[in-house]
Amino acid sequence: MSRLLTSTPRKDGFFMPGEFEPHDGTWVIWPERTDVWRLGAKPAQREFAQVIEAVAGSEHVSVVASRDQWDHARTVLPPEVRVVEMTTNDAWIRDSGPTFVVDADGHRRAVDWRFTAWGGLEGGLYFPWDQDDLVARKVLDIEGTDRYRAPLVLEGGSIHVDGEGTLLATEECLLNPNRNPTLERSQIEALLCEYTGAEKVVWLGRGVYLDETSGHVDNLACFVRPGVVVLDWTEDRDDPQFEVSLDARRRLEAATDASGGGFEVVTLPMPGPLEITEEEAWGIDEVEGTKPRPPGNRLAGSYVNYYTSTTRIVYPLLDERTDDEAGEILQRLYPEREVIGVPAREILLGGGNIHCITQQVPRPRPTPSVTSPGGSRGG
Ligand code: KQY
Repeated sequence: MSRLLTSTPRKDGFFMPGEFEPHDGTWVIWPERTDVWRLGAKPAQREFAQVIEAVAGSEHVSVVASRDQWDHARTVLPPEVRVVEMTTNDAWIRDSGPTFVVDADGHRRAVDWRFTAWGGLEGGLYFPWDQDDLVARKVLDIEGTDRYRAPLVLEGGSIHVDGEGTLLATEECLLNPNRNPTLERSQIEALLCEYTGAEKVVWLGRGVYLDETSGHVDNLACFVRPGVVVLDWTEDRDDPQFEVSLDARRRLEAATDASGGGFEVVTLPMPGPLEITEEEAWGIDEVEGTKPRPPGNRLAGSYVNYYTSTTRIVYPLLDERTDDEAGEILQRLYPEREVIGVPAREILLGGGNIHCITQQVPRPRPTPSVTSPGGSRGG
């Protein structure tokens, strides 16, 4: 069972660790809805299964499936994967799921953010979202993890942390009036720090061009480790992504993190540009209240939307012209992890990617008596 805590993580000495720190597991939601996933979600299910298998080779995976899909998911997924029945509105557990926090004494708790489907009635992607807003609570009840309910509309993909006090976010998303219209920037920063334990917010401007999440940071940039950030990049000055990435790079190069150090910025090539084809668009059910996905729409493809599991990097294969280069860069950045590319065009057609469909359960840090002093820069 999960108790509701009335304090905040920061007051209680809890903070969100970096995704690159060891995990006890990963959660994923099985895709199903036919107005998001084409052809009855079958092609997407195949890619989700490959992501799940890749992560399961590294750590324990729990998969959420609906009453209708539980038997199918249980049958096709490896036996070591746990499959639990749960009602959700869609499959983006990065955003609807909990954000886990840990303390220095080896404990774990979690934050349950308010979820409104990426903009609520002002540009949100589907209605209703009430079952997604319950996902964190349901997962935490299964995990037996106590929870803080944050007074902030926020999706997990809109923040990245270095686990040493720095939080990365975009203004386009977190300052968007469709999220927390009554809060000023300073109030949003204060709440971010209160609920993630961060001390400093580093603001990027816009997210990836035409990202339907209002520019989640997890599609644009992420921490490899404290002091090192990977960034989606194009050399094509005529592409609308060029200005977005250049601005992000300039902001990162001018910024310092919570420890006062600067950032090394490593770029990953942008795949594409990629667009929805006629055939792909035809396979998606058109439904009132759900964002339409017409042919010719540009897709916000990015290799930055990868998942860091305890021993593996699972990254999306999106464009054969750039897939290998992206994989080689990631392998150089993570020499101690196995880098695995998984076909992810179908996940991208749903509007996100591998990072968006995964949620880590961090392993609590060892108690101070066995922790070596100092941070993890330069490691
Ligand atoms: O960026 C993410 N964390 C999720 C993308 C969700 C897209 C919904 N269609």
